Amino acid sequence: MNTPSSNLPSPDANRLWSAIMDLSALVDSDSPGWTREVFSDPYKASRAWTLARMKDAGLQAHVDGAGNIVGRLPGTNPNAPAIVTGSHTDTVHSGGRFDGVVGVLGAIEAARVLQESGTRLTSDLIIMDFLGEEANGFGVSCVGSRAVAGVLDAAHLARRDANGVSMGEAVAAFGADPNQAISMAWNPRDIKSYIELHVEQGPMLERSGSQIGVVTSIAGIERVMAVFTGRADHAGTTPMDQRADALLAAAEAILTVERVGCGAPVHGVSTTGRIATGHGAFNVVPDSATIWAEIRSIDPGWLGGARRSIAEKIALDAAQRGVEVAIDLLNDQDPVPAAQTMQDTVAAASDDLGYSWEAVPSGAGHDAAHMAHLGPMGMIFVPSQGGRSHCPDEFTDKVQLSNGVHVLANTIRRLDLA
Ligand code: HGY
Ligand code: MN
Ligand code: MN
Ligand code: MN
Repeated sequence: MNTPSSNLPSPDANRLWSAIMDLSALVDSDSPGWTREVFSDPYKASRAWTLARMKDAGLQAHVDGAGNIVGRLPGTNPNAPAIVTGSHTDTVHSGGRFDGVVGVLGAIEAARVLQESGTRLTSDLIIMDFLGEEANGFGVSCVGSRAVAGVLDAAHLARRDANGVSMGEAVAAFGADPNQAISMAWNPRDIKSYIELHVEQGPMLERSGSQIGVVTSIAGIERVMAVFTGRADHAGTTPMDQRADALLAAAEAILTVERVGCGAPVHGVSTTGRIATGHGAFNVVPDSATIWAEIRSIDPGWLGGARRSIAEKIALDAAQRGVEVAIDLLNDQDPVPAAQTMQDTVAAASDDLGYSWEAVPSGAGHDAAHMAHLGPMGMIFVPSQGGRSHCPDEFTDKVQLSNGVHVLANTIRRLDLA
């Protein structure tokens, strides 16, 4: 009989750790840290590895039309709505080994724990390795989970990267089907709930000493691309007050982005992740520059206001310099609260097993934000050492990972009984 209790066996921490280390070998070795970016060759090789890993764990596994890897542990009632878990295995450039990976390989380990403990779920357990969760060169994150949630559309596929390639072309070149990706939405009737295990990627759990984070909400993300066009002039002869310097307008915009984030009365942050300019000769006033920035908050009101004030200030400052600016605003995702029932279930599953926990917001974006369209969504965090992520120093130790998987397995058992 499947009952929530404190006697769910612990995960095999060594088995999980060696799986994570094996996957971390499938990277672009020319970059520091771990790089397995979406659509890249190392990522393509890793998809076959993850598919095999799911099958080794007794799951029925396949790749869907959007390029997601879908594993299924059948329950006793095939007509019951499914419990879904998972995350992503793509990384940022020079990233770490745990972001996303913990939610995929940890879910596979949880499926093993449930099977080895003789737990028979009523619902199917579906484990997802979603395609391309990280923000890509098209400015679109969470490609696979948007497809599953029915919120990936033709406009996303039409977005072009710096080389003029569209995301649809990139999806097709990777071997997935862009037309299926925008027409394959799952039916919410088929989903009981979605739960994702993830490293916190911030300092809160380490600071408080809590073993588990019960996520309360996921931050919304607004992205800003601004292309500045000034006028090339001789750097030696052009008076300072007669220039249309595109790079200075971009520099002012970068500081505007920072100031808005620093002024946030609630959880709110802002980052300019990249700048590009023209040929870059010493002796020519720059006539072109581009910045890529993002703003995040769990507070939709502040987020909308920040987006507007940044766009207005960038346009005003550029005009005062005689520089034209084209601003492309992309709503990447809205802030999404975790369902209270899911938060309560994760907390109870942690209490069953004696793990300390605390309720925390997520400043990071996740596939879970999109899966919330299909049913009640919850997330489980484990600590990130030093609060670091999206860098080679990203680290969570074997015990912390095992604690998270233990809570994930018990949460799944509790969800199945609900
Ligand atoms: O960008 C994010 O927040 C996530 O890690 N993809
Ligand atoms: Mn992630
Ligand atoms: Mn990430
Ligand atoms: Mn995620």
